[in-house]
Amino acid sequence: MKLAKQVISEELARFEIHFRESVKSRVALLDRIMQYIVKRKGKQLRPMFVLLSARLGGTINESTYRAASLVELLHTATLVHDDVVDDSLERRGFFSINALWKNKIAVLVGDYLLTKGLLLSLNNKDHRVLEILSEAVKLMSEGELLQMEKSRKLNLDESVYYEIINGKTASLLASACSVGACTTFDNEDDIEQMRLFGEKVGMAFQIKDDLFDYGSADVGKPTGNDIKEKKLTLPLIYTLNNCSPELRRKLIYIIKNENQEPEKVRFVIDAVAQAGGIRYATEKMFGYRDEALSILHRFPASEVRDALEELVRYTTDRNY
Ligand code: 2DE
Ligand code: MG
Ligand code: MG
Ligand code: MG
Repeated sequence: MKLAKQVISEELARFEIHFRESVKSRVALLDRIMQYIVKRKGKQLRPMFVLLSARLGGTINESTYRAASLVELLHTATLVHDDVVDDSLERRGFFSINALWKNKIAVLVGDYLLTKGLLLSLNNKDHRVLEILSEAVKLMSEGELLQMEKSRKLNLDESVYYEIINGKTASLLASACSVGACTTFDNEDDIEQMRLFGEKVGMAFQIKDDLFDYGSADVGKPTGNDIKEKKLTLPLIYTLNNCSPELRRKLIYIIKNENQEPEKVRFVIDAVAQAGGIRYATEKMFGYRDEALSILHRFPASEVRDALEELVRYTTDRNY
């Protein structure tokens, strides 16, 4: 991410100050948790997408910084809630909030981050940004619930998988790019192109995340978690739809009944690799990456465009 960081280095530094300011609280417990969160910040891909999308259309301004902070606040809120929903005790290589403070506190911390973000935009009358991101939060919640509904039924439909990841992940990246663009572009069509660009990146991003669950790369998140949650993701969906009936029966039995046993989870992971599920999902991921790049290439060549391209490639090539 060298170029991206270099192109917006000053802006990123300003964003960080803005973000830290935006999570201050008078409640000591909350402040402690916020410090924990800020210290273990992630890759900040979403704010980078906001800032670079804005730069593509003009000069970054105060409303761009607010949009970037809102996106990062919402993203953080969804991760805190996601770890509760998924019973996940690790995040970014550290303990998750629910692991350290338990679910009750984690839920409230997520609510706090969500409303802090919404108020930030509302108080500054960034109504369009607020509308776009409120819609994204709605889509994310729906995506999560659709995922739960389908995992109960062990639904194997590939198209449903795309619908789920579109809601739970791509909607936020699409919004990140479109709100960034909103603050500088004046042509509606350009803003829509940037939204679409972000959506494709988001699809590739989640397929990569789902591949990590089957990989050995140390990404600061445990592998095999999705199987333990009966969450069927693309590598497994492909395998189940393309393997022998016996293997299919065996895999389904494990996922339904033996999903907490490490050797059985290992068996599923190995079977998926054997059956070409990893290869298939990787190809699909590259397909979305290429769609994203071809949308991006409709904009005139520039250093900012190169930086965005680098970020896109990073989402699919990263090892963590
Ligand atoms: C990541 O999926 C998707 C996260 C979306 C979470 C959204 C929620 C909706 P993963 P990892 C919980 C509601 C949020 C609000 C209202 C703040 O595959 O592998 O579980 O990183 O991600 O755990
Ligand atoms: Mg999760
Ligand atoms: Mg989840
Ligand atoms: Mg995951």
